Amino acid sequence: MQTRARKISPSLMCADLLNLKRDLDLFIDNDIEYFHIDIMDGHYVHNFSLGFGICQAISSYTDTPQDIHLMIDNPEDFVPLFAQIKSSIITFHPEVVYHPLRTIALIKRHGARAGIALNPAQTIESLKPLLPHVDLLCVMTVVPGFVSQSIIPGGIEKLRETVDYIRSNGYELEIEVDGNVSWENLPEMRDAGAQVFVAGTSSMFESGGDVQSNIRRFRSILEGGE
Ligand code: S6P
Ligand code: MG
Repeated sequence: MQTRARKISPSLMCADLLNLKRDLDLFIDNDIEYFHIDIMDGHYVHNFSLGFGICQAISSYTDTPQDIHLMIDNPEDFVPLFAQIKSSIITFHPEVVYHPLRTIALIKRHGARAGIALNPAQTIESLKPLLPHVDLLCVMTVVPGFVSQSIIPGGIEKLRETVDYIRSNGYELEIEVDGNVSWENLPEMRDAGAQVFVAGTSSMFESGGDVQSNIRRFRSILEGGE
């Protein structure tokens, strides 16, 4: 698989689950970089989505890395479980644990790459002590919990400032954007400097859309088109 500067991470909770294998095959044939798997507990966020079973099933079918987004309390209780998924990135929300550095170390000790999420209500400066230790920063441009939300006011600007902060301080990590990565917002998110794009209902899985043509359209925008 070629290494691209900008990566697509389709949010599988937005997929047509009755036809998941059909879409997985399209993504695999098109060298999609990650699968974004939202895990919710009904407590940290008031919703449920996918679970470990689907991660396992996908992992037995393809080596495509899974970008596992834990929107749960006590994430450390579940790190050993999700780290069984080969070549995974495990992202958690650092405000839910007392000692996020320990959670990051735990993820790495179990052989996964570690990510942290930046909520709309947080500033990147508040996560500064964690940044040298993580492989991925997930910049949330919606409040976590639900698909099909509108981007928070000033979301693109915040993304741009966050990317500038990360780059000017020399942190080596991938910057992901998650939330309303729509056809309209995508060019600006690309220009703001994001590298991993979570593609959900407002683009890749738009209602009535065709996933194969949407992969092409998404890729062409990431390569500089509009
Ligand atoms: C939200 C979740 C996201 C969504 C994604 C959906 O809690 O973390 O990953 O699945 O944002 O995409 P869209 O285009 O419906 O916002
Ligand atoms: Mg997510």
